[in-house]
Amino acid sequence: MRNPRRADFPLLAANPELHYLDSAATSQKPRVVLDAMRDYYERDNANPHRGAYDLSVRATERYHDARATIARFLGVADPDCLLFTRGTTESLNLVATAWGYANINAGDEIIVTALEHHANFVPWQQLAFARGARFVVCPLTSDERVDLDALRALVSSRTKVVAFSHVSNAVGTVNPVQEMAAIARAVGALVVCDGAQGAPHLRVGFDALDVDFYAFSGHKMCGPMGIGGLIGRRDILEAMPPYQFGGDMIEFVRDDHSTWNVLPHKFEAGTPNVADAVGLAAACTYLDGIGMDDVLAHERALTALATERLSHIEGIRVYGPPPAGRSGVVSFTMSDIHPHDLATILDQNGVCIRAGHHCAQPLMRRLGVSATARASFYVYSDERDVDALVLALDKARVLFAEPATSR
Ligand code: C6P
Repeated sequence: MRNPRRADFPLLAANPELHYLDSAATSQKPRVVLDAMRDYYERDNANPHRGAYDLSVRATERYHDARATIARFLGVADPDCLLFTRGTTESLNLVATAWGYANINAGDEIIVTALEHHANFVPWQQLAFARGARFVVCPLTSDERVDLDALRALVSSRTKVVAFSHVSNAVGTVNPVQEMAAIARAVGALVVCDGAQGAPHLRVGFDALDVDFYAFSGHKMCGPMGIGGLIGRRDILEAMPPYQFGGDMIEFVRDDHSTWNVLPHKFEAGTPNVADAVGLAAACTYLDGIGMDDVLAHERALTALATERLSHIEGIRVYGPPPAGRSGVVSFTMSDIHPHDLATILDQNGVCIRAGHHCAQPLMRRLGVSATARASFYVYSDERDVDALVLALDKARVLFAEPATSR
């Protein structure tokens, strides 16, 4: 039986034989999200914060309400500390640029981990290079978890930032955020968490996580592409200079100086992306209806099943910790078959997976591979997706074995 939740997702409902196993790249969108965005455009569309007329006031309210809903979903008591951005990449660049250039100096150290997506690696690396700071990469254990002993040994009074992901996109490792934050806090470092793969799959509870910044992308959590956010601590956001300048983010502009609007507007220059904020809020309400504990339990069950079934296929190696320490990601290689070839064969069998370095080249280098194949599950995945994956991999194994056996 197919997962009844597939009926909520028009693309999946229209393609019953499609096995979409690339949700870590982007999730499918439920009808409630598409309807909410259409409803906004059909009934309330205007430029918010600007017009004195009722329609613009309604648009402003929809934007405001969306922020409040998303903040509640992510456990942020003060919605003004949730800034809308285009997504995780922009959020992390915002912190590294606005906070980084004001606070990082020669001789300081910035620590990231070897698990990071390039979006939480390169902005810090480039900031360090530009400011004459030291860029340090914390190593991993043999099963791709952050080596906490190594992190404890690396931090010092010179450490100004510790940046790490909530969940690895490449191998699925769920990091112990509070424990890592405590290690960073002990030396007074800023704690930045890349939640691109956390917010869609786990109960975030920002206020209890004890991090300074948390970045996320709407499109990975049933929301539209083009919107995400950065949650920050109020005192830090207020002290930070703006990231971009323009409309909405100013208080007064004079010839000789300008002053800034209050949070969150100070960091949201220009016309905001209201429809996508409304869509993302509908996505949060949808996920809330399922319950994030059930979301994770469902993904973990499929991850465990897939890992177990893959272990019986000759030549497969699965990366990352055991399924209980991972989200819905199964990252693997199969003998010396290139992951892109695997992905092509799987596609011919209706199975969509991602193959490549997953924007985590430093991790791939440490794994000793240039790429992996990655299957990732979400709320609409089911056992038939796992069956299809296993069947298609078996076909690939036979196909690629033929030349060798016929020789
Ligand atoms: N990972 C994947 O297939 P954006 O592109 O800004 O929405 O998210 C960037 C990003 C940052 N951190 C992590 C941990 C991520 O997984 C991603 C996006 C996609 O794994 C595309 S590379």
